[in-house]
Amino acid sequence: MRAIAQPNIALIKYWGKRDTEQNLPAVGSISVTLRDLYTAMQVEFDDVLERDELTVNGAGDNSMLPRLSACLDRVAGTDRAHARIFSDCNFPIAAGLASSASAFAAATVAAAAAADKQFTIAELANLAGQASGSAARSILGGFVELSNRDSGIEVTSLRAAAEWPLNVVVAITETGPKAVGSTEAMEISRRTSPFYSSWVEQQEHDLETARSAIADRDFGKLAAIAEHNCLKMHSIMWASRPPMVYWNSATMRCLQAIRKLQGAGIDVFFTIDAGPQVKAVCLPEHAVKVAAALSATDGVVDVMTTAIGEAARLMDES
Ligand code: 2P0
Repeated sequence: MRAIAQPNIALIKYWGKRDTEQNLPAVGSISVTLRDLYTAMQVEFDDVLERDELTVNGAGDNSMLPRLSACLDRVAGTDRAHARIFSDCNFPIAAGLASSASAFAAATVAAAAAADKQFTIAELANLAGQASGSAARSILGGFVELSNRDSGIEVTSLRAAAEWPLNVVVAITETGPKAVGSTEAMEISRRTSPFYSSWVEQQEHDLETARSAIADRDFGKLAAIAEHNCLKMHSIMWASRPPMVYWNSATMRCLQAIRKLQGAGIDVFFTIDAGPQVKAVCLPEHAVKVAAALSATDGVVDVMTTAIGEAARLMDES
């Protein structure tokens, strides 16, 4: 069975865990999926196999296999047959573009279908979220909120993409994998950052502000709270021991370019995840200008413009 999922970028970020065993987040988050970026994941269970096998973009690659095997165990049960897994991804993996979100959302949906299991959205989100917290949000499309519940997590669609068709311009400033993975970085932040507890305390306020901005389609309000929440998350990392700085000089230059666009009356704001890439969220009529400004920024190696995407889903064939 083959499923496709889009990565998502958080406007209100997930940073920190309340339970590392179950991989439960310490805070809720709000994201948008990215329509033109995807991971397609094919899962075939086969009794003749002696171990799980993974092919990534056409080549054997075992780096993600332990996490993928564990994900398949949770979805299909530990008594499942071994699996052939084929993953195809059209954007740089592990560079702060949420490749694990689309990979594990697609793997969860494909494995459930391959094992002939029916799950609710909440069950799929919890299964995907145990593999990678942000993957739970890619189970749904459009603007998605992930909320903590006593029993686990819940995902809700706040708005469909078509109801507020914003664009996201992704500026790639570095294509290599990041130095510290976000799972480890979150734990370092939780243990050592003096700002961590106020981050957790303030998150509900930021979520509420973003929720109402999305409900009212108030771009200025969403811009202000998303930039604030992003910079607050990075300040936690900067103040951790050891400090974690994911930005490079081009990241900073992109922020300056976005401030300049804002000064010229363009509706755009930035967000940055655990990597050096900058995502500029803007109204569709401004996307060409935003992409041109970021392309012209020294150190930017590539720029991609995308609309907001859909939920994880099975693909027709197989
Ligand atoms: C987010 N990030 O909300 C935040 C912002 C990165 C920065 O979710 O440990 O790869 O697998 O649950 O999902 C990246 O975290 O972490 C992430 P795990 P994940 O998008």
